[in-house]
Amino acid sequence: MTEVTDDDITLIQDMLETMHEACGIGLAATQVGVLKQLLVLDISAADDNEPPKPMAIINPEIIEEEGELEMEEGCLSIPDIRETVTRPETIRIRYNDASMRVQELEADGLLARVIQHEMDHLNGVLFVDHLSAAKRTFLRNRLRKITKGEIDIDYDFVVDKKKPRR
Ligand code: GNR
Ligand code: NI
Repeated sequence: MTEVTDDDITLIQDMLETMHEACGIGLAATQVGVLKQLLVLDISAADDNEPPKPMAIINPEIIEEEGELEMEEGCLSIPDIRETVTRPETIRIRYNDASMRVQELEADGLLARVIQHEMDHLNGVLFVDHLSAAKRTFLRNRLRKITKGEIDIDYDFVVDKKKPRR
């Protein structure tokens, strides 16, 4: 993205609302059918004692990574499946904020995890793509059901009501 339009601001707000509605802590534009290098996150949503801290991250790039950590992941696009994924523990990213200002952020723990998970989404990669072939074989039937729309979810997209749906 080279600029943030009023429509993009609305998209960011709708994505944050969709994410909160689904009790998620991150959401990538590709997950709502928008092919833009844009993601939103709010890891405070995972902690009742933390005030909300919504963020929009545009054009993210990982500029440093260190360590390795196993953590269980889930995904709003792959309901009811949780598996342990190994990823770098600490990352440093460069990105544009909603005003297109260049920012850098060092992240570890859950924040580093959700950023890497969302950046994967922007490249069409899902957390199950990081699993061993054996684990994927084990999940194959459930993944097929999700693909065919045979799994019900209890959350919905929040869409821009002013704009016709494409
Ligand atoms: O809500 C989410 N929780 C989560 C937990 C561990 C690792 C990654 C995530 S992201 C996920 C929301 C989601 O699917 N975003 O793409
Ligand atoms: Ni996801």
